[in-house]
Amino acid sequence: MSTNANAHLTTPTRLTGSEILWATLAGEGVTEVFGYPGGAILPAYDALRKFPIRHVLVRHEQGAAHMADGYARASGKVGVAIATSGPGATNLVTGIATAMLDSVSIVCITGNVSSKVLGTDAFQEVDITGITLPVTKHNFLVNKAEDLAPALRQAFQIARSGRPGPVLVDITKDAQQASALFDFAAAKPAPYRPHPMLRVEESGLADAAELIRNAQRPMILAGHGVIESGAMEQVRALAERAQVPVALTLLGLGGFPASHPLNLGMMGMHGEAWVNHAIQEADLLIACGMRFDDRVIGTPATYALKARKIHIEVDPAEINKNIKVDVALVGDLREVLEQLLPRISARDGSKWLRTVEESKGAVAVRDIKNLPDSGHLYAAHVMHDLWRITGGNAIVVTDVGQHQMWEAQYFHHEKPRSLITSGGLGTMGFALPAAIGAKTACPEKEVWVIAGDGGFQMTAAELSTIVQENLKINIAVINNGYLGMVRQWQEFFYEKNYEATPLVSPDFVKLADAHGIAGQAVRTRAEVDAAVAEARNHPGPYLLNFLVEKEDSVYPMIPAGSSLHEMIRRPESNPLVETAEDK
Ligand SMILES: Cc1cc2nc3c(=O)[nH]c(=O)nc-3n(C[C@H](O)[C@H](O)[C@H](O)COP(=O)(O)OP(=O)(O)OC[C@H]3O[C@@H](n4cnc5c(N)ncnc54)[C@H](O)[C@@H]3O)c2cc1C
Ligand SMILES: Cc1ncc(C[n+]2csc(CCOP(=O)(O)OP(=O)(O)O)c2C)c(N)n1
Ligand SMILES: [Mg+2]
Repeated sequence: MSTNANAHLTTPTRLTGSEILWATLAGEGVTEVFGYPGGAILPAYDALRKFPIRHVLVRHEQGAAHMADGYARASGKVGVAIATSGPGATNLVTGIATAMLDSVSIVCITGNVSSKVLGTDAFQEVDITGITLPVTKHNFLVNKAEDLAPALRQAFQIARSGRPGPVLVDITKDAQQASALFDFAAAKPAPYRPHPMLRVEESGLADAAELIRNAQRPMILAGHGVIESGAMEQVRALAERAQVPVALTLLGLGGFPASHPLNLGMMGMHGEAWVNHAIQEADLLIACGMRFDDRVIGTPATYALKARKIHIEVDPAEINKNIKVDVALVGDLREVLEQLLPRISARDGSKWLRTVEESKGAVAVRDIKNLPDSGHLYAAHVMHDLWRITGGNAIVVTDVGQHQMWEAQYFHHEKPRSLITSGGLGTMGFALPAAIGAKTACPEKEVWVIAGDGGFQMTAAELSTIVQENLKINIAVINNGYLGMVRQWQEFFYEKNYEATPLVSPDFVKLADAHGIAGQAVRTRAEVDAAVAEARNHPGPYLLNFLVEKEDSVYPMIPAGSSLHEMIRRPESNPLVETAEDK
């Protein structure tokens, strides 16, 4: 690393394109990147040693994109992934789409063949800007060294401004090798300004305030935008002042403290029954940084028909997309709420709050705490115990499937950025690499991976990355011997035709051992406490293979496309784990 690497940032200097790449990244505050080398990006790798940037070598480029994503979700900074051309670039695509669907700010850098042979089907050439056009917020093809700094600086601005999202910068090999004058300050893009049409009007604020004042049964629907905008305090102020209960989307969990008396829990397909009932009964929904995903609304035809709707959202494309609203306030959630709050006065919400509270009672009697230990190990118990033992202070990174839903129900998140999960794309294989990104961003935090036996195998190669980077990450594999969430759909909707869902897996403890990672299997609930303590106390990474009940299902469940109140409930004959109400 050169001692004067950052001098380039203040004094215009002639550098190669490769040097400009790293110097610009350093100037944008990047200290870690996740990547995998190859011919078309080799000039860039050759220059890396001169710059104060740590490179984490991944085992598959999909992992690099998920690591950048986990890094961004854990820290609020932009995550960076690097890959070579052709297969390196295409391997990034699932990770880019994952970040796109969940509005996460990452910048992906790919090398490409020299500009002279672009378009000739040259060795390892793909049109990655074409391929990623629909799954990036924006992308660039840079074929001149002098264009690099402005393109990269713009890429960072686009990734982090307004609605966050992934940006890809594809750099031809000759642009990396050529040289140009690097002037960091001059490459600064014009300041980000939302479209002037998108200003929040006084009349909109007044209408929203009036709807809130007059509502008898209001609810706040808090989503990922609460966390992305850093509007936790403002949402809390609104809820407390107007005495409005708060329901959260999967990606909103942690945006409002789980222990807060006004927190109702998660809404949607696997949300709490009382939350979905309350939404159907509400006379006002105040949607804050959430996009009325189909997993949240069931069918729009019957969604919250009694409610007027206020939508506070930074992206105008989301307004009236899935659900028609009465008042739209387009802008950054925190800024909009700061303008709205002075117009909100204290309300008495006790009658509605009592009604919602009473509807919890019916399910609370079947609380997991009160059920006998049948000798089996249930995934829900594991989540609950992990929450209890860690004091809820860990960053939990989940994969996709039943375990993801049980985590959302039974691990109670108090703080933003404490749950990292793929919601929109639902990408199996996300958890392990995203956790590597999260731990890299927040080395002082306790990080847990919670993955299914299926998804874990999709990116298990990244165990080597954990070892090479010496990261203390704890891994809980929720091993039910099935692609459990698909098996559940087969049980409910395909007459138990378990086609292609029973899953043979390696011995995960031995797999960990082969990587030099300690671990143990857990078969009964009685063993959970000691095993989790062992994992936490172990100085290095640790894997727990939880051999859980094979054919348990996640309840409640709203079948896809059904109405919110048409829930499948746990059968009376098997009342186990009905509710997350276990505080
Ligand atoms: C197996 C499975 C089951 C699922 N079941 C459920 C379920 O039961 N319940 C559930 O809720 N989800 C569920 N999901 C997740 C679901 O698919 C969606 O990903 C999720 O509901 C989206 O939440 P969101 O709208 O809060 O976040 P996002 O999709 O990230 O949307 C955030 C919104 O906030 C806006 N925004 C961003 N920044 C700002 C800002 N600064 N100011 C204002 N607005 C901003 C964005 O423009 C965007 O519209 C499930 C996923 C899987 C894989
Ligand atoms: C890459 C990818 N392929 C397929 C799916 C469809 N899918 C959703 S959940 C699931 C099963 C997950 O099984 P497992 O990882 O064992 O978790 P479990 O549901 O058993 O907890 C599948 C196949 C997906 N979400 N992602
Ligand atoms: Mg499974």
